Amino acid sequence: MEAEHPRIRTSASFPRRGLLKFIRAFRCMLLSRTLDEKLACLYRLGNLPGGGVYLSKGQEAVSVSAGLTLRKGDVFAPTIRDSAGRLAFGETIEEALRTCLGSILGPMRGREGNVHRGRPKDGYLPMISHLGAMISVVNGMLMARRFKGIENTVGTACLGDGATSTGSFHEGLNQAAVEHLPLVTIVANNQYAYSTPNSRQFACASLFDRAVGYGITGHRVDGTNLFDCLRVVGLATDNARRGKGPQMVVAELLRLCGHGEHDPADYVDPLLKASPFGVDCMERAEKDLLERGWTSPGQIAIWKSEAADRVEKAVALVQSEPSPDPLTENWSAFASSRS
Ligand SMILES: Cc1ncc(C[n+]2csc(CCOP(=O)(O)OP(=O)(O)O)c2C)c(N)n1
Ligand SMILES: [Mg+2]
Repeated sequence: MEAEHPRIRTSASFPRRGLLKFIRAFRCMLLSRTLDEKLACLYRLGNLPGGGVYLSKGQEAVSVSAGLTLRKGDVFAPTIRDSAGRLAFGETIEEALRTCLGSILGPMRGREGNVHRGRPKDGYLPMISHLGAMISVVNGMLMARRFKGIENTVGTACLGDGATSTGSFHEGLNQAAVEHLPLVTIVANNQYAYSTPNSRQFACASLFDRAVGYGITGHRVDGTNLFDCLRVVGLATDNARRGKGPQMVVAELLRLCGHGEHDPADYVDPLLKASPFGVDCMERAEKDLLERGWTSPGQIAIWKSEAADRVEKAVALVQSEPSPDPLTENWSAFASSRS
């Protein structure tokens, strides 16, 4: 992200560092939402060669908090709803678009249509679609770092509520607990796994209760509130970095879109939409910024227009790039492994 704008006002009661982080997170969320909206348009126009598109609407606050609290050398395993976290961890909008538009210059060299993208050498893992599977992969990377004597590192695996009902989730979390790994699992409980509501997924009162069963520290956070997400995810990540073992953060929120853009999501309970879960974290963060007098509507309008401009320019650039040529390909998946 670019340098912060000088017109941000701070107050004695809120540390400037925290405020700058909030603004950085907000702008990252804005870029993510703008990119998502553009991808939805391209999908409807039939201009996405990769097929499906999966959006993050409503989940940006917890996602961006995950990406922003990590450092170089850490491991990040995002899900399909972590567009904001990916950008915060260092992905560029060009990388995302190159994957979705099939450019040979993308990180997956035109092999992948949407979310299974990353740069493993930089600790940014392309996701495995099988729910819960990424915990074991992150565990393995953390074990490798331990064997090499690398300290103060953290691995964050993002998950949905549906993923917590799989055997992989149990095995991975249990292994991390027994090995006392610096793993942070962030469960974005968006109340549905595709169309299956929480009530048909698990019988415990809250997914947060599961941390007790694994003998790890659990945290619960309102996923619609950027302040709380930055604070709670920051605390969990610090705990893991300081040797306090695996941490599980459960963020309560509502998916404000379909599972993918092909899904009208007409099964979502209207009562949930009207409940506190249904609050849009972007709108809430914007309101918070204005109500606290930290910035002006004019400044927010500039940020929005800058985000739109960046996305439009990136789309135009990537649409002009070539697709893989089968005659000259070496068929290796990652850009970095090209000989
Ligand atoms: C082991 C496994 N079972 C089923 C699927 C098919 N599937 C893909 S996404 C999805 C729903 C995921 O729900 P959740 O974990 O809550 O994430 P969300 O989409 O809500 O963010 C399902 C069932 C899968 N990918 N892996
Ligand atoms: Mg879900």
